[in-house]
Amino acid sequence: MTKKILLTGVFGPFGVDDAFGRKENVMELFHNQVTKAQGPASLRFHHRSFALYFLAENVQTPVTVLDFPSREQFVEELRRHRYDAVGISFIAPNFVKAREMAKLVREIQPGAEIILGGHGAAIEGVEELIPCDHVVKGEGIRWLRRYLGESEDAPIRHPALVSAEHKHIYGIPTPGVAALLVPGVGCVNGCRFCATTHFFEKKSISFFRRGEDLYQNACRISDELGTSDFFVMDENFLKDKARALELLACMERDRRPFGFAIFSSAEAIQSFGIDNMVRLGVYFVWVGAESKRETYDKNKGRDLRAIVRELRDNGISVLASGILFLEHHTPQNIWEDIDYIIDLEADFTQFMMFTPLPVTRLYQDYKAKGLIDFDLPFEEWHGQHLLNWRHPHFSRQQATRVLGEAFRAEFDRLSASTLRMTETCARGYANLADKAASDPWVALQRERLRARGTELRILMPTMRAFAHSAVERAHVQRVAEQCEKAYGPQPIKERLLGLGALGIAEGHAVKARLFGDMDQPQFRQVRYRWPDGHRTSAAQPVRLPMLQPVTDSPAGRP
Ligand code: B12
Ligand code: SF4
Repeated sequence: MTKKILLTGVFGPFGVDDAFGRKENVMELFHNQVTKAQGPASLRFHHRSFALYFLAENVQTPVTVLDFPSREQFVEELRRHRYDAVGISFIAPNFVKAREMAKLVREIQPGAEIILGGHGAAIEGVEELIPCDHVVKGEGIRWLRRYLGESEDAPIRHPALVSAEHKHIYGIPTPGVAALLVPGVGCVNGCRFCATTHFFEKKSISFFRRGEDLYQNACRISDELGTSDFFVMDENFLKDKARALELLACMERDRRPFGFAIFSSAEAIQSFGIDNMVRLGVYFVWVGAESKRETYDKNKGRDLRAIVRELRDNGISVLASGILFLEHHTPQNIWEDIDYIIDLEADFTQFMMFTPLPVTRLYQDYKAKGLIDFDLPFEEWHGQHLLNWRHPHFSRQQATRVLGEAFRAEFDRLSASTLRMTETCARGYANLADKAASDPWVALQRERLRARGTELRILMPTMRAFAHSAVERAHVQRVAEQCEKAYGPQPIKERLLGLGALGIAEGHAVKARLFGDMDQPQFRQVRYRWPDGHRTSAAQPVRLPMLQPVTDSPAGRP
């Protein structure tokens, strides 16, 4: 019997104080955790709920995906179509939303089974807290196939998805599209605080084992979406050195360059080698710096500051992430760590509160010690506002204040991240000149760097006008000179575009002052293999709008 499945993420709006969520928990990666103190210079974009599309694409039954529905849209779908099962994908801070949705399923479609999946499924006793029939902890594709009586081991089909939507800086829509590439889930490193490694039992579960498989998928997705840049969603992409090298070999064999934004640990970066990263087309890397004193194996004995400098010298932008409110932190010594992270001088910095999340070793440890603050509702367990455990040296309010000050200090000392990225491109382009002269493949990648850098340079008048201090204004001047030296004089067309961009930014700033600049992710519904004439077929790529006009909605409203 064919089963009909509804797969859904939790409902919006996000980042507002209501019965289901908190204003501090915005559904935006950089604006929530990275560039949040940078005002109009903050990088804004949304990600789709990738798991839903992976699950839908890899079964053979009719499926509807609801990505970012409102509560009303979810209810409407339940009223309109009968389902055998409703799968809800959620993370811990969205627990209340998932519970509300499960209650709605029981009320409107009592015959449908409820499947809970995603990191929220790791919440202890979730089966008692949320009405459900199945709780899926860990990898979901194999589970869903088994549930449907399909072959678990069939090859994984990678959906063609744009990685980030509705991208803008200073209110200016940013050109270019990167596609999503998910080589697998999980990580073997087992850092004690990390939800991803523990949720997948400290394993790295590959969807594509060989570099050649990754390459073939990248080629198909690149053709379908018309882009050669990829955001690689793998916690430690360079850790599988052989696979990354094979991918590079395939690219060089076919003379087909791609660009990759990746996550990788310092040890994996050093083992793979920065020269190889340049050849592979890595243009952005997210590195866990964590803390100066709490040194994980991945960082032990490594000079992170030198690694960051070398990466940027080679045109690779770096995001360094740090953890605040570790056990040893006190109001007196925490700035040692904040300064350490800022002094890495990465293009981007993430500060996260040390947050024991269900399933992690840290959670088990703190629970045993009675340290976890279970009075704090799950909506607050997102690491950007309140500590969810009783810190010996910080009150809740103190921690919130220090987190804000850390982000602010980073911005004050290092300027806008967009400016730093512009600088990285110019530095890399200049420094790679010699290697490019003797190696045509490096020359090809260097040209891609030039395209990226000259595009960013268009924002220079905006960066100058919006510089928030004398330090930043001087920094803008230095980067403008670096660009001039690296790329030569700016063509008239680009200058005019720069002035146009400034006009948009000024208009946006006025609107943001009047109405706020909250952005809600767009609702999307996709039907797969739908029997009654709707859009069908597993092979159908999900094409997402590439450049959308920036619309401001009053704070808190979708
Ligand atoms: C992309 C991402 C986001 C996107 C979310 C986009 C969206 N539409 O939801 C953005 C950047 C906005 C985001 C924000 C946040 N995120 Co986030 N995010 C991720 C990230 C990096 C990748 C997730 C992903 O797509 N992976 C690829 C897919 C294929 O894997 P997957 O989602 O794990 O899905 C698999 C299984 O989990 C399972 N599965 C998933 N759903 C379902 C459903 C069913 C029915 C079934 C059967 C199976 C199943 O099957 C899938 C295939 O195996 C993960 C870390 C990671 N690498 O996993 C963190 C992660 C999920 N985020 C996390 C957190 C904490 C947050 C924030 C609170 C952080 C913050 N303070 O800003 C916010 C919350 C925003 C909000 N308002 O809800 C935590 C969750 C921890 C937890 N225990 O709940 C993670 C694990 C990071 C971490 N290590 O701490 N995030
Ligand atoms: S290396 Fe990164 S992804 Fe892997 S366990 Fe440590 S923090 Fe998690």
